[in-house]
Amino acid sequence: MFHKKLAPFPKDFLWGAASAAYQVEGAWNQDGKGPSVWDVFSKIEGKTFEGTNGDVAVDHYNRYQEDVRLMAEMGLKAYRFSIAWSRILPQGEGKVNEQGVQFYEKLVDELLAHGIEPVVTLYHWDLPLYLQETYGGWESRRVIAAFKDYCRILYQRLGKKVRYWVTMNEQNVFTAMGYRWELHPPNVSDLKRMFQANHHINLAQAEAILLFKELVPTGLIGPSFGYGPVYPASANPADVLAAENGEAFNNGWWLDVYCKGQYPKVIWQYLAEQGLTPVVEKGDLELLAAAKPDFLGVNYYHGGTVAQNEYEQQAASPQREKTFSGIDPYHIQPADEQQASPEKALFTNVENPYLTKTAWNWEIDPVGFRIAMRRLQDKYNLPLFITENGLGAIDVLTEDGTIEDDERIAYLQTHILEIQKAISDGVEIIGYCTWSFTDLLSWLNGYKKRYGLVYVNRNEASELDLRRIPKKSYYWYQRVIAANGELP
Ligand code: BGP
Repeated sequence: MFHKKLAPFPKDFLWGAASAAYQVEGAWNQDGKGPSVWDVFSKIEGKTFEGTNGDVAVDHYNRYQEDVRLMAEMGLKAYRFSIAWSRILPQGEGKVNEQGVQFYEKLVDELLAHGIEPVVTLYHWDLPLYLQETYGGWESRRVIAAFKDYCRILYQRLGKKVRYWVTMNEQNVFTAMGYRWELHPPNVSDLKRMFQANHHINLAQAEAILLFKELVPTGLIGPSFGYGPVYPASANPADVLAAENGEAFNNGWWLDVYCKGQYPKVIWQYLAEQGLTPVVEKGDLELLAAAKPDFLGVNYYHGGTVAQNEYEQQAASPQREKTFSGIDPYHIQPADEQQASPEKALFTNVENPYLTKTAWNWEIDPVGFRIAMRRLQDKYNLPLFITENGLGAIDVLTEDGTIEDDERIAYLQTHILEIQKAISDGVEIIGYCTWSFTDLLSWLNGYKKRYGLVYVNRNEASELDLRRIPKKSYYWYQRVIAANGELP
């Protein structure tokens, strides 16, 4: 039998782990930080799990040295974190908060002193509240200019030290959650407004890239997209066409803009028929076409399976169970909402009988990860940087003070093997960041759904002592890194 020979991981492969400011930092009003939209949204009753918010989170702001020491002991090569815009500019524009800039300078210096490559995300969802309240947030073009000014400050202050930069984190997720499902700020349900805000975010992303090329010529920049490959439910050509639609609607709508500098025609036309396309001003399309990322950041959790839309299914077709897996930002399409959804004539989400699921009902699909990497390389031909991947689970601190997270180890092991296969297939991959380094605040799932390699001793009800305790997966990943991915 033929077995494909596995290529080794590149020598300089960036074995990393990730976080986001609102989910780890806490210190929500410390040292001059202004409020962000999340500081307010998380306090609206019923919006987050057991009313959790990021006021303290895991207090990384005050404990970053200890966290970096744990990273170094693990042998981590890269740490991806995001910058809280309202720490740098409390109102999102105008006066710079020097203490905020200094926090990130210190964090970057600490990482570099321990031989860890910082990977900076410019925007991981915590828009300064002032910009939302004064201009209407991303619905206003004014915010594009503010974002560019914010980026300029960071490029000037950190550009010489930080080589890897991420523009937007999961634009597909935060626009849908914020403007369609009322599950994130600004708590809106309006498709027209969603597509307009999304267009402005595309423009801001492009501006950030162009300015970067000017000010940080030695660095590399790209967006991090929440990518899930779409599968057809069967070989019925109608299902295959539905999967093409799903790829274009769920992924191409953003990826084509980032990587090809243009909106995909099929989806544009489809949305135009429904009056949902954004207003495009003179110069917008030229700006999108001019900004080319250096790499494509990929956050991979799972993909999805679709069938021909139920409204078009022939009577003879078998009925399939539709998907609705609680709050899953990659897949929200409850059955009754499909009536009003723009996907209506494109596809129907269905269950995939071949895959198991996590406790939060997310599919576990390592092969889909390889498919993802292959598709993205074929379609966009950019180096890939896996900026998130991991397992959300309930972890138990045992009486003897250990966390035996074998399930997470199995998850990471199978996914890392698929990266190696993709590399062997010829895909160029810069690095891999597990989500997450420490446990942290899940936007909507509190501290119950844990992702970390390091346990943080706190829960929804209390901050307890916020102690850091490396889990079994921490020691496992340490060995993986030491062996450059040759799995034990
Ligand atoms: C991604 C986000 C992360 C993180 C992760 C896990 O979409 O970029 O910030 O939250 O998902 O999500 P959750 O905590 O909802 O399971």
